[in-house]
Amino acid sequence: MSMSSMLFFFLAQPKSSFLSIVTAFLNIEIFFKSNHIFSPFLWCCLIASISTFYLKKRSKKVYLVDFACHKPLPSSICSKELFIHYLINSGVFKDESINFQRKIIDRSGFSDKTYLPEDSLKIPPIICTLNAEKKETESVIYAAIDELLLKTKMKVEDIDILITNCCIFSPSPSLSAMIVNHYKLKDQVLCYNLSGMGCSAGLIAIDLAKHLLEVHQNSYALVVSTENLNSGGYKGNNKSMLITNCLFRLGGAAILLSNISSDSRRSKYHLKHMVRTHTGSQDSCYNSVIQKEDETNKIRGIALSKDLMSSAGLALKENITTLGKYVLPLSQQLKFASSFVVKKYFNKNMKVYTPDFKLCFEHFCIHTGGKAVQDEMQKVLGLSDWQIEPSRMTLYRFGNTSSSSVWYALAYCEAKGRIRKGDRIWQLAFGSGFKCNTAVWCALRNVVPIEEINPWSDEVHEFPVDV
Ligand SMILES: *[C@@H]1O[C@H](CO)[C@@H](O)[C@H](O)[C@H]1NC(C)=O
Ligand SMILES: *[C@@H]1O[C@H](CO)[C@@H](O)[C@H](O)[C@H]1NC(C)=O
Ligand SMILES: *[C@@H]1O[C@H](CO)[C@@H](O)[C@H](O)[C@H]1NC(C)=O
Ligand SMILES: CC(=O)N[C@H]1CO[C@H](CO)[C@@H](O)[C@@H]1O
Ligand SMILES: CC(=O)N[C@H]1CO[C@H](CO)[C@@H](O)[C@@H]1O
Repeated sequence: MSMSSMLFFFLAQPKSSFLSIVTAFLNIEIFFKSNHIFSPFLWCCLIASISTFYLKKRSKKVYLVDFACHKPLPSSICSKELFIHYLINSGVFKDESINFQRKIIDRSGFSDKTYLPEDSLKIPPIICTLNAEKKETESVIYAAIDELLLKTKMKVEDIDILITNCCIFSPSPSLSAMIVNHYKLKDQVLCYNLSGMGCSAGLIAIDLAKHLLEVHQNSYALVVSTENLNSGGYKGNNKSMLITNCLFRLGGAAILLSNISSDSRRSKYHLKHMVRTHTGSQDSCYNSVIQKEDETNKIRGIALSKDLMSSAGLALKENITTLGKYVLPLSQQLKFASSFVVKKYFNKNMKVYTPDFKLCFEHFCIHTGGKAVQDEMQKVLGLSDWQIEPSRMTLYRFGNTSSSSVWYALAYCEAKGRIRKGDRIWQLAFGSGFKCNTAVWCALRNVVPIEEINPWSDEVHEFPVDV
């Protein structure tokens, strides 16, 4: 290897670790000082240090081989009208509550095609038994996993790590045990079930998988994200608890991660960054989305407080400050830092510069919490209609599917043929806690929509629609 090609090698790896640069320069120095330029020993040192550096860099990669989002059967479709019809006939709500929910659903940004579990659409409604809840979750997660296995041609024996997340529903044995039993996974599989961690838990599961893949050599990790509706429904009349009733819809996603180097060829993405923020130490944030009994002390539900939007704003601000350090170009970071200093020491009224994240990402997949959240996000981040479209259309078509929503949004980008090799994707999820979690992925290849099983495939030409 000549000197110039070696220099080129280092220049081509701008993010190389400090340590390896130092070793390399030490090597270069020895190289020059040495009288025996062609000493085999020195050559060996050089090659060894370059290859360890190269291997180290490679081994940090976590690949997303593929993912699948469940599309429920047409019999689970619940139009807005049917939803109201169901509310009226269920006999549990007062007129005032029905009118309130009608208002919420009218302003939700939903289409008439979102999904609810079939059992909860029956009149009279079926009492929420554990059986009904299990049936619902099983139908969603098994369908998503089946599709993923089909897409990736994986054998179940190859799965080494299994992580499930579901906020409200936590049966015993757990969801991960249900999957192990259904698919007869191997005995050594490492299982984790995350419960109660809200809508942003899908990315927490990815983060956990990433850490586990760093420890467990050459493994496959299966992540399953879903939410249960039967157990989340609120059957009382407190307005702050009725909102989630209206917006919450059926859905689930299964994701296969790997750190096996041969998977770099077939994988779709690799994970570039993961940032998790938790503002739960502040009472207002902690209480902004909380499961509890209402004032009658009998009926359980999820209450949203008026602090919800400000908590989301706070968590987002903290998180993107951290993320910005990794992804923003230097010029943007300087602009941000200087405006921050000016505000702090010279002009208190000045607004801190909001960095332009459109320079760092081609695609944005934002949690479909509700229309208000998305409008706010579009404003804060200055996104164009094209950029916010995947999230808006996901909300329109599938509703708030909790932790799996960011995967439906990514599936939308794929179905539209938007994903090109090298594109960067930002997944951004909010949830109770209050948490804001983000993942940044980089596309390893073009995604050709015709070759794919995708929940949007057969109808993507109808989108975007005006909401
Ligand atoms: C509804 O629930 C919220 C949150 O639990 C509570 O603050 C509020 O007082 C309740 N509303 C009524 C009418 O009791
Ligand atoms: C979306 O659904 C989740 C279900 O867990 C709920 O916690 C969250 O509050 C919902 N978002 C809105 C704005 O209703
Ligand atoms: C997977 O992770 C292990 C442990 O960090 C590492 O030894 C192995 O080389 C990794 N494989 C790849 C190609 O990422
Ligand atoms: C961490 C976590 O969510 N653990 C749950 C796993 O599942 C069992 C049984 O369903 C729950 O009791 C745990 O809380
Ligand atoms: C895990 C993580 O990186 N969270 C960060 C989110 O942003 C705040 C503020 O910059 C940091 O303090 C957290 O560490």
